[in-house]
Amino acid sequence: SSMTMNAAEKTYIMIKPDGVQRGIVGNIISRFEQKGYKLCALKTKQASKELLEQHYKDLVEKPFFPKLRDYMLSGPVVCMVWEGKEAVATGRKMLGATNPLESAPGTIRGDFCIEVGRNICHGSDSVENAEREIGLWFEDGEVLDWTDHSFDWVY
Ligand code: RTP
Repeated sequence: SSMTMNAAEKTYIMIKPDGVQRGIVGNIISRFEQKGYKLCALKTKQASKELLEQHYKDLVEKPFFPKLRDYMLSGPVVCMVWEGKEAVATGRKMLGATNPLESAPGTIRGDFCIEVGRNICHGSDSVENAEREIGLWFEDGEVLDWTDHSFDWVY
């Protein structure tokens, strides 16, 4: 059905250590649930240097990378996979601009933070990167494909 087609795209959303410590996890999950996306995977994880170097492979040479790595190592993160129509692009819109001062009110960063180095959440920027990041942060069998019958009312 068209429902199955629309629902096929997955994105990797990660709540960074500041989001966990400030108690914003539930709010972020609620936003994705309320939008109509389907939760396919969820866990807490302590990142490692190696994992972060792979995740941020395009940023490892940047001057801010050591600061970013220490921030991401400073406590557990929450790793999630959300699925649904245009989940990657819409997930980025829901997060807001990278710099929270430029994030629109109503977005996660626009509502909850001020500093680019403490910007609460990560979202994949392309379908290709979503697949790569899901493979990095999750083991085989942790990401579930399941039929959510409430989708009949969303799509
Ligand atoms: P993310 O990967 O976290 O979703 O962020 P993004 O695509 O919006 O931004 P990107 O340019 O990929 O940067 C990744 C993360 O690095 C931190 N950052 N710090 N000048 C700085 O201090 C600086 N620039 C970027 C942010 O945490 C950003 O989300």
